[in-house]
Amino acid sequence: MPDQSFRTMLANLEQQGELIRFTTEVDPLSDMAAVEWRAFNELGKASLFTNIKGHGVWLACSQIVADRKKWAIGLNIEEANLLDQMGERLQTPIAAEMTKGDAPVKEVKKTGDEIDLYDFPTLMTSEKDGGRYFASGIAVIKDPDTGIRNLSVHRQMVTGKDKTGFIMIPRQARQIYEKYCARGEAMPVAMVYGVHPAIFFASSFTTTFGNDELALAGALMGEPVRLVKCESIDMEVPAEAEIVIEGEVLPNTLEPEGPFGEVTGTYAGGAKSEVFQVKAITQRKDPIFYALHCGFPVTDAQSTMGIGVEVATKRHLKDVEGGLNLLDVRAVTEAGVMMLILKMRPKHSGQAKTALMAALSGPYLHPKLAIAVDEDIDANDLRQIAWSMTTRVHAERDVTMIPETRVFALDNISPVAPGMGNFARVGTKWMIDATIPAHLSDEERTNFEPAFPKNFENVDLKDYLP
Ligand SMILES: Cc1cc2nc3c(=O)[nH]c(=O)nc-3n(C[C@H](O)[C@H](O)[C@H](O)COP(=O)(O)O)c2cc1C
Ligand SMILES: [Mn+2]
Repeated sequence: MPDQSFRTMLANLEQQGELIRFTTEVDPLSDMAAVEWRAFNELGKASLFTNIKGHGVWLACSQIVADRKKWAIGLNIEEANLLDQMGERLQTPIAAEMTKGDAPVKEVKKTGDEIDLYDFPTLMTSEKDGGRYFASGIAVIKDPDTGIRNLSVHRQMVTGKDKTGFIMIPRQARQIYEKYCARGEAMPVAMVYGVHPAIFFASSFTTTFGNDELALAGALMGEPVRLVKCESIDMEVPAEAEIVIEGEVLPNTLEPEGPFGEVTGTYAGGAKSEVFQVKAITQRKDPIFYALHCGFPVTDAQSTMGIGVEVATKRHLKDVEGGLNLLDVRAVTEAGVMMLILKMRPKHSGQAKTALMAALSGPYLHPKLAIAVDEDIDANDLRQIAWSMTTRVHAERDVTMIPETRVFALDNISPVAPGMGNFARVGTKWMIDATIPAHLSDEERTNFEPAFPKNFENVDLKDYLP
C-alpha cells in the first residue's frame, strides 16, 4: 500500500540528490526562507531542516515540487511524459474512502488551551510580509446544499494563538463560503498540511464546480485517498497527513491581513480578509512541517499552479482544430505563471494564433501573455524564447492585444474591475506568434534557423578540456 503522506517523496528526493538536509540551526523568523529559496535558486535543490530555532521536535521542508523533475518524482511518472500521464490519469477519478488502517495524523490531539499556532515553524517568508504564514494548507470544506467536498489551498497569516487570516479569491471555495454566509453560519474547514503531492496538486487544480478534488488525487495515485473523521467538525481528511487544523471561517467577518509575497512575485493584500478560527489540532508525534515558500519565483507556489495550468491548457487545446500540432505547453514559472509558451509545429498560416487565443481563454485566468514557438526551440530555455521573439517576429503582424479581458486576481498592474470585489481584475491579454511563417518554403525557412556552432550536438567538451 503506497504511502499517502509526503514522506516517501522526501526520501526519494533525498536519495536522488534533489534535496539538501540542513542540520545547522536556522531561524524560521529570519533566515530559513532565504536558505531554502537560494538552495533551489542556485542549486536546484529542495530543503529539509532538522534543527529549527525554537521548534525542537520539528522538521520542516520547502521547495519540494519547485520544478517538473520533482513533480515527476512525487507522482512517480517519467518526466518526459509528465503532462500527458497526468492528463490521462485525471480522466478516471477514484473516490476517496474512509481508512481501514491507521490514521497517523491522530497521534497527537490538542484542544482548548493546548492550541497555539506559534508552536508551528511558520516562516517569515518575503521581506515585507505582514506576518508569519502557513502557505501550504489545504482547505477541506463541504457545499452546504449538496454535502460535496471541495479542496483548495489558502494562505493563512497567523493573527493569534488560535486564528489566522483566510484569503479566498473568487473561485469555488468562496462560492461555497457565500452559501454559509447567506445562512448566517460559519463555514467548517479542516486545514491539512503535508500530504502526498497528488493530493496537493489536486487541491490547487481548477476543475468544474461540484467535483471533489480528492477523487482527482485518487486518480493521480491510482487508489482512493484514505480518510479519517475530524474531531470537532463534520469533515473527513487524509489520514496520513502530517497536521490537520480544524476550525471554521467566520461569516461576514473581516480583519487586517497581509501583505504577502504572492505567486506573481509581487506583494498582494495588506488589506482585510476573512478569519479562520481554530477548534482543534491533530498531528503526528514527529511532524514534518511543509514550510511552503510563496514569493518571488521560482517557488513551489508557481510550480504547483504552473503544472495545473499546463495540464489544463494541454487538455483544453486538444479540442481546438484537431489538436493544432501542439508539442508542449509551458507555464513560465519564472513569470509568475502569467506567461505561457506553446511549442508547436504549425502546418498552415493562422494556426499558431488560433492556438494562442485558446490558450489565453482556458480554465485558468493566470496566463495573460502567450507565445508560440517552433519545434526547434527548447521551451524551457528563456534565451531561445527571447531569440525567437526577435528573429521570428514581425510585431505588426505577429503581436496581438486583446484589451478588457478578465485577468488573474493578483495581477497588480491590471485595474480592479469596476463594481467588483478586490480580486476581480480586467486587463489586456496579448499573444506573440514567434513561429516561422508557415507558408514559407524550406529554402526560405533557412533564414530563420539558429546559427548554432558546426557539429554542436556531437562535440563533447570533455574531450577538449585542459
Ligand atoms: C501555494 C498556494 C497558495 C494558494 N493560496 C491561495 C489563497 O490564499 N487564496 C485563494 O483563493 N487561492 C489560493 N491558491 C489557489 C487555489 O488553491 C486554487 O486556485 C484552487 O484550485 C482553488 O480551488 P477551488 O476552485 O475549488 O476554490 C493557492 C495555491 C497554491 C498552490
Ligand atoms: Mn473545487
